[in-house]
Amino acid sequence: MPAFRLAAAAALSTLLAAPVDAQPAQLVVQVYSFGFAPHPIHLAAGKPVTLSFVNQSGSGHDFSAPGFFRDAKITAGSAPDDEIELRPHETKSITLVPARGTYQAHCSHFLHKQMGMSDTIVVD
Ligand SMILES: [Cu+2]
Repeated sequence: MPAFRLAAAAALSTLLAAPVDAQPAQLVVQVYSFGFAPHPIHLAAGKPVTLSFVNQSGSGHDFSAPGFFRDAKITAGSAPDDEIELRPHETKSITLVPARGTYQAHCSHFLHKQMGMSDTIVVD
């Protein structure tokens, strides 16, 4: 039955093309006035991860991490100017494959970094 064999081959190739660890891990980053959690953020190098930035506050904030977003391979979402801009109570997600390294992150809004909105991303 050629049709059956074709279907079986297609099913097999789908399985082979989707290794188990292709499913991105999920990590929620809480954004509040004035800080981020977790602190530091720990990620596995070369493993896809979906980061969801949840702004819990009624103020606008951003998550600015220039080296981190520049070196990562972004597969869904975006980080224009290497930052995630969040309106009050907004949540944004980005899926990426992080590159090994230690990166500094902060909120670039006026004086927010000085008030505690800084973080470290450790990728190893
Ligand atoms: Cu802020």
